[in-house]
Amino acid sequence: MSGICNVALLGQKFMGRAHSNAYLKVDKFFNVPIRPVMHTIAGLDLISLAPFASRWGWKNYSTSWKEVVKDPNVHLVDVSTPNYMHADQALAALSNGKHVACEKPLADTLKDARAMKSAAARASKCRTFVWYNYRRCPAVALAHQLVREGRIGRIYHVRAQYLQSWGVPETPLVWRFQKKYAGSGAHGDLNAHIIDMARFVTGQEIVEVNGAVAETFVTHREVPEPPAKPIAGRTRSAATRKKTMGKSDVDDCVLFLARLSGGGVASFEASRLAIGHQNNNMIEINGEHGALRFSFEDMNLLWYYDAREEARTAGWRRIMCTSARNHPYAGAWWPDAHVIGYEHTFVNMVADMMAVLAGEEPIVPLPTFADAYETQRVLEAALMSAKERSAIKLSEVK
Ligand code: SOE
Repeated sequence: MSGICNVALLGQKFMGRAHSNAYLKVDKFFNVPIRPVMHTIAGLDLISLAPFASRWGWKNYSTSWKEVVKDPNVHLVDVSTPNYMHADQALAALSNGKHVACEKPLADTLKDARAMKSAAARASKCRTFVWYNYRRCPAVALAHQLVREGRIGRIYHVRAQYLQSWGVPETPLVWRFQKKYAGSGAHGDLNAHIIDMARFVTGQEIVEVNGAVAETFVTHREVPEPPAKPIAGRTRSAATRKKTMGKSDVDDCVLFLARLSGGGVASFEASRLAIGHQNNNMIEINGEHGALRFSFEDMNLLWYYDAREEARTAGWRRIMCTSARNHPYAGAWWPDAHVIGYEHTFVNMVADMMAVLAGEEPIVPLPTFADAYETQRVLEAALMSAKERSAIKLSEVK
């Protein structure tokens, strides 16, 4: 791999599009030391695969991911499939000597996540990455830097919430509502992000989980119709379709409390039924010298309270994280104060992945399989706490 990195992307849905866009854009905005080449897209549905490949610029497409991960021309395998497929695909890619970038959560079970972490450790020539993309919002990266510089001092509280509302009863039974595909619901989908964010920004580990509650409010959902098949030249109309209901067996929300390795305490709350919130990935950290606050719904902003300022004028400072010379990633994009959005976090991540593959430092640390495994242990501890109605020490979760 000299100068280029041939990428094979597994999955062509929501994340498939987000990642394709990132590979397509990265070298237009960043001076990457290695340029990703969109080599092969793999997906199950041949009918949509060819147009997807041509729209996004993938050179090849295949319905066999097992063949793709063996292709000697591929350097990096990007696993962007539903959670239950992560382990098989990542393990196959690692055993073929590929670098792997895997969507979050690392896996649907702790057992699979452990196998992935161990395989990554054995494959010493392969680099692993996990798409915890929110680390690469400039405001979150800045929060990480400010904590490291001691700007808020000792951390007392972390308050993390990821609140969405798309899980209303009318939403059909997509894979994210089925344990066999997703592992869990809002927990693995959303708590995974905020656990990673809390660990990343504070630089501390979660050492104990307590008081977890998990609830499934919507237990049955409409089974989505497969694409209509023509019957004798006609398609069945929506009116004549019979509505079938299926079981939603994952949590709609999981809340829990935690203790941090630095002695502070934290609360986590993830819900897909937080009516009024759309994609509110939020964290607030209160320390002895100040506080930081971020919400993805205003992702260009970081709020900073400096408790060392004179009380007369002290207050929350609204930092617009778009200054090319001052804020992580901002210099790659538009002139100062021209804001960025969701898709940029993925492009920023590809830029950092290419830096790491070239032996350079990323702008802020990238999650590896070993790192994401620590997040997975916290997810597991919360499920144990909810089940046993007790405190769980992370040392008990291997
Ligand atoms: C759905 O809840 C979802 O798309 C998550 O799966 C993503 O990880 C998150 O970034 C946005 O919401």
